[in-house]
Amino acid sequence: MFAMSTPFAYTLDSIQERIEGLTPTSRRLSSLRGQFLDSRAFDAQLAQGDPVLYEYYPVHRPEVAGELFSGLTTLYPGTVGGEYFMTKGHFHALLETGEIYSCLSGQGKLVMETPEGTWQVTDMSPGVVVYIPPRWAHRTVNTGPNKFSFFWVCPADAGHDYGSIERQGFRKRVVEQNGSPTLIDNPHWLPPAQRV
Ligand code: S6P
Ligand code: ZN
Repeated sequence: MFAMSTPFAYTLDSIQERIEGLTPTSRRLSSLRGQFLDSRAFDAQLAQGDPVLYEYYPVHRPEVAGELFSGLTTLYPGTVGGEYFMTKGHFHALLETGEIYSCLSGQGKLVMETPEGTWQVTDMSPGVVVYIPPRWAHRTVNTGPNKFSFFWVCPADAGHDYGSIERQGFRKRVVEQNGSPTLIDNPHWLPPAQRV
């Protein structure tokens, strides 16, 4: 589907939170091992089952300059040790490529940072569009009680670089404190010069 190189249309179903006609890719709790701060809570939760944390519907295009990669991602609500369900997060393999995120439903945050450690966290709710500049890693966090979904588009040759995020996470984490989403410092985060 969508393999043609003539203009084409697709339907974002914001009620069902899917792209009609596409099969989603799912990421389960087990695929985020080491990403949540509280590893004991992670293990305890995983012992109870391995739920889907998020699903995305990618509209694949040839990975060449000039093409655009787009799709829809839906994050389910929940926490692990008080830290909200989140995507793995990544830099683009082609670092100098940006991305657009547009919230369709739910409530969340977009956590971003540069390789040097400059960070920004932006609230997302339906209607909010965030421009992620080239060089900024990005992770979404569902801070609400319902599903959180967003549409995204980036250069098709951008690629994904999960490495440094998998090793130490983002500089800021989003946790529930007194019932509200709160930003805390990530104790595992080191500035680039101190990393081994
Ligand atoms: C791709 C874009 C999204 C994410 C998706 C899953 O550049 O940013 O499609 O891939 O939301 O996140 P992650 O961090 O697991 O790839
Ligand atoms: Zn991306």
